[in-house]
Amino acid sequence: MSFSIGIVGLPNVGKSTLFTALTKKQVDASNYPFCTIEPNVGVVAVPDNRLEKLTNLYNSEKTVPTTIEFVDIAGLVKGAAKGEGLGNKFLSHIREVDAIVEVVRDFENNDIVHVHGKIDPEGDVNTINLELILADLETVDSRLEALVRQTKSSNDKDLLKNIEILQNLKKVLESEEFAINLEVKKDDFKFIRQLSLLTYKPVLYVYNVSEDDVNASNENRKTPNLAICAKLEAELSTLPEEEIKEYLTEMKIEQTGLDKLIVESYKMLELITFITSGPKETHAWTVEKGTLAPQAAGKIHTDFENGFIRAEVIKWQDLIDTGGEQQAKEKGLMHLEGKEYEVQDGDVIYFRTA
Ligand SMILES: Nc1nc2c(ncn2[C@@H]2O[C@H](COP(=O)(O)OP(=O)(O)O)[C@@H](O)[C@H]2O)c(=O)[nH]1
Ligand SMILES: [Mg+2]
Repeated sequence: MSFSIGIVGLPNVGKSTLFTALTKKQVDASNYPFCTIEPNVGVVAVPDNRLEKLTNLYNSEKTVPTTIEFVDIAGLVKGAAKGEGLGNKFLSHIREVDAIVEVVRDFENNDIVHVHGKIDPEGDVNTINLELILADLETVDSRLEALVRQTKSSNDKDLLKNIEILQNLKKVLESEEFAINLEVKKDDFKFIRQLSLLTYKPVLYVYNVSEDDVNASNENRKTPNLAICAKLEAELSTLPEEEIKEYLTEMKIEQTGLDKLIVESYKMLELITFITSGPKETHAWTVEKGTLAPQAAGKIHTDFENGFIRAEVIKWQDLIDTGGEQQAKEKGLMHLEGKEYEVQDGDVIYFRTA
């Protein structure tokens, strides 16, 4: 199962254009047996130049990058929280994703109608965010009602604490702020997460600008943000790899906007990547921060988790700098780690298993 990003925004802002460009980067599904492919879901490879280097070092037959899913979520219009457009259906789709990419129109084109009649990026952001906030308010309200009802028959400490959290969430949302802005104790995360609030998810604002404005700075933009020209990215995505490289060299840039979007989206999820590398394949794996070695091994094969003996870990950079596993070992850069080891981003791991 990969982590998923929902693409949301008003109609006609370029969501599907961006999504279509992303689907040109769909991975070969046979390498990812757990992915479900649906028309509005694109599973894309996360660009990672460490993999290319390790593939060369190990002479790996194939390279398997880690992936994230993008979901093109249609139907956000003013009043969605009250059932306008696709209303509830739309909102339930956003509840399922791990993070949000909010596409905002910032390009002029008289042939393409803006739903509110004028180009107003910040106004659009406010419209969308308000819908998300209103939807969360309903969730919080109905939960609050249910819990208050329960107090008639119970005085449970947790119940009272959760009511207080809900009341605090309500205050934040009523002041038109995102739920994520509520300061809470670590212990309370679990309860809040269960609510699947839309405004508790990380958001990346993607400004769909004209080609000429991609590098122009704009202080008014919400952060974190990325300026991209969806139309240009859609065109680029149809070109062969060679021509894309030529384009990048010519423009003196390292990455296409689309690759930037994928990398930034992945970062937003605060996940880490560990790597297994050998002659057969160099393979990137995603785990949540704080994952211990046996569970990381379990990502590769469930048997590996139960049969975990130890992990042989070399930092990817050490491998590249020393020129290989043997050399890294000689320099004492291979670490033997046990069941309590927290996997780190960029670890190249060989799991010893029973
Ligand atoms: N000029 C220009 N047109 C764009 C851009 N992105 C999308 N469009 C056009 O805007 C229209 C709506 O785009 P679409 O991706 O379907 O929007 P959605 O409703 O948000 O999914 C289409 O005709 C696109 O070709 C862009 O960056 N520049
Ligand atoms: Mg669309």
